[in-house]
Amino acid sequence: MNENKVVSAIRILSAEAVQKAKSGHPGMPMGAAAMAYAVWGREMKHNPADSKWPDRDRFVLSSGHGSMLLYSLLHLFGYGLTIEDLKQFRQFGSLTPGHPEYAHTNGVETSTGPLGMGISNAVGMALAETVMANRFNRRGYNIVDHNTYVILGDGCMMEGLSHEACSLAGTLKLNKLIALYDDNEISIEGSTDIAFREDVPARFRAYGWNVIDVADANQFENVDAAIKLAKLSDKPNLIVCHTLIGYGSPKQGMASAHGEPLGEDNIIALKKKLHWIDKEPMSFAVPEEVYQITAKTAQAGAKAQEKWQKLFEKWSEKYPELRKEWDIWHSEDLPVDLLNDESFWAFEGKAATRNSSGTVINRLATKIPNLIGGSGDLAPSNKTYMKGQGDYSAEDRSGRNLHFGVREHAMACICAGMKLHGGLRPYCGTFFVFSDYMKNAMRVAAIMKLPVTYVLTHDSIGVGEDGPTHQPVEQLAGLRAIPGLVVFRPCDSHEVAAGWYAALTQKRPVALILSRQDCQLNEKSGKDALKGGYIISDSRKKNPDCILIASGSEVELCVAAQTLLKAEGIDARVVSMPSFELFDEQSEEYKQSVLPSKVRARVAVEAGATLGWHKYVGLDGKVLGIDRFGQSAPYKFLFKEYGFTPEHVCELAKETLKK
Ligand SMILES: Cc1ncc(C[n+]2csc(CCOP(=O)(O)OP(=O)(O)O)c2C)c(N)n1
Ligand SMILES: [Mg+2]
Repeated sequence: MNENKVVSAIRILSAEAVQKAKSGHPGMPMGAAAMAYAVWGREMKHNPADSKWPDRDRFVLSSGHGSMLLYSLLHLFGYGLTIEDLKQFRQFGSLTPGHPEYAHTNGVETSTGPLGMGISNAVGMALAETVMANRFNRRGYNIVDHNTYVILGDGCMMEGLSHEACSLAGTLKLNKLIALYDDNEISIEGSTDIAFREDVPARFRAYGWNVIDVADANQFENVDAAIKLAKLSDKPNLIVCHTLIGYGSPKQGMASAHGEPLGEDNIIALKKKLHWIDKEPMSFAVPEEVYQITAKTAQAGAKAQEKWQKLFEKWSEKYPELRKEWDIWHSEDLPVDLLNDESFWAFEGKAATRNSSGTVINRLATKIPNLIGGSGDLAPSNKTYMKGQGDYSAEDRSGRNLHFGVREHAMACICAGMKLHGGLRPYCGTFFVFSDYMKNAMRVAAIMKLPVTYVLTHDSIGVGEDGPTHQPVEQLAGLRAIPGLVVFRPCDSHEVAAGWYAALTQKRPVALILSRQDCQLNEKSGKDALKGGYIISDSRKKNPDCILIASGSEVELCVAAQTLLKAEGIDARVVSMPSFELFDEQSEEYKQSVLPSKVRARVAVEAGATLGWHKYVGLDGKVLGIDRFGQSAPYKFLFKEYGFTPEHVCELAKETLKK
């Protein structure tokens, strides 16, 4: 049997699907087909009948634009994608969207497309593997023992994100990471020579990677031999694969093969060159022999899983306690009833919400064994450290505190990768203003509905002296605009506990926005915060004269303003609104009970951009926010200077009452 026919099938199906869609990227799949076959057909441990087998090797197509490569593989190896699905490439509602989408197409391990992200997710997956292996493997029972394969191209290599992630992977000696670089020296604008001349292998060696060169990676045997070497390495592996974009077509080696259909004539020429069974440009014909070969791989994969299952059962018998823990780690449900655990919700006195978050993380550390996380070199400021839980490193895989270094974008992608791997509950922290460095990763985590927690501290001009570069202004509005991301800005310690509870129970990412400065503890705050918005200090009347709405550190300001208003005979209600998203999802009835439509005199107060608050205050209301950059000064001075005083809130409330 001729395995090269599988390689040809990948090339041809990919070209045909792009041609049929009149849209997409044929060149990459054609150039990387041999690399991909070496992985999928020769080296990767996978069972197409069970894409969720916990000990499968992971595969990430970091060059997400080459999605047809992945779809051709998923079809040929029997993951359930049909020829009909391939014919629907890039069409509305199909299983073959433009870029691979996690939880949409069976066998897709992560959503890719933003270059540099897949390789960074893969670093997270490889990291997770070491954590799980360290925790659960016992002598003779390697129940966690798998590789993470990645195919990435010049685009991923140029993107700064991959530099961050790969540098960390080298430091952490993630040797089960096997990255295959599709080094075709072409990207959209032409030869990579116009913008990218560095010595990539030298850079990766400097990171601490094992680098293997494959001079002709258009032949799968050459790539296979390199993967075999990589498996012996004690460092992460980069297999530099010299390939030809658009291999086999008249456009081979040309940038024009990157992102447009080849044209029917060129597909006919491709089929001739590869001695294909037909010469029709869009027949999607695959010889039976190809399926016979891939079926063998599938059978071997099923056998491998059966063998693993037996080992897993023996291990479960021998280590029942460990098995219980395994089930806990793999469950989306919390292992303890945090909601009714009063010790979880108990706090005293005022505290910066970042400090309360540190307290909560440490309360959780003993209750949630698979909680793992860290900061981008700001743990002492972000309060992300779990005391007594060790530091994860190349030398110690048992530590639960991760040190990401100053690499925010990679940090967020690595956390996504850890979550995608399964078994872990990752979190990561930095200054809120630097969430901009992580934003695309947060966005894609939201697309994937991944419950990753972001601990973002120093949340406003409350930063003070560090000045405008460090004082977030528009970040709240920016993150709130991301569909599916829960943004939670607690006003005190009780609400911090609620924020963490939400983070651990929501089936989507949650960003906790935390203060540097102290916040008063409110007696009424607490679990109601899980509704996103609630009455924290009520009016006397059911329909108050006016409503003051705030989040975070500005809630206590509104409570103080309420007292001033009362002295003037004005009956105000204070609503704490830690999360727009959670509040908006409540019933109409509940929302009306908090913000009755009748009451149009409303003031929203938040030390950030006003954008977004108008939906709660309406045309008659007012928003006290900050629509400018901050300044370097002690924070108390700045709050006063920018009008964040009870007196000013009071004035604004009275103005709304005049309308
Ligand atoms: C972060 C990011 N920037 C830009 C793009 C748009 N884009 C898609 S593919 C590509 C070029 C990628 O070059 P390469 O990885 O060499 O792919 P090849 O041309 O070899 O298929 C670009 C710029 C993107 N997907 N992600
Ligand atoms: Mg390229």
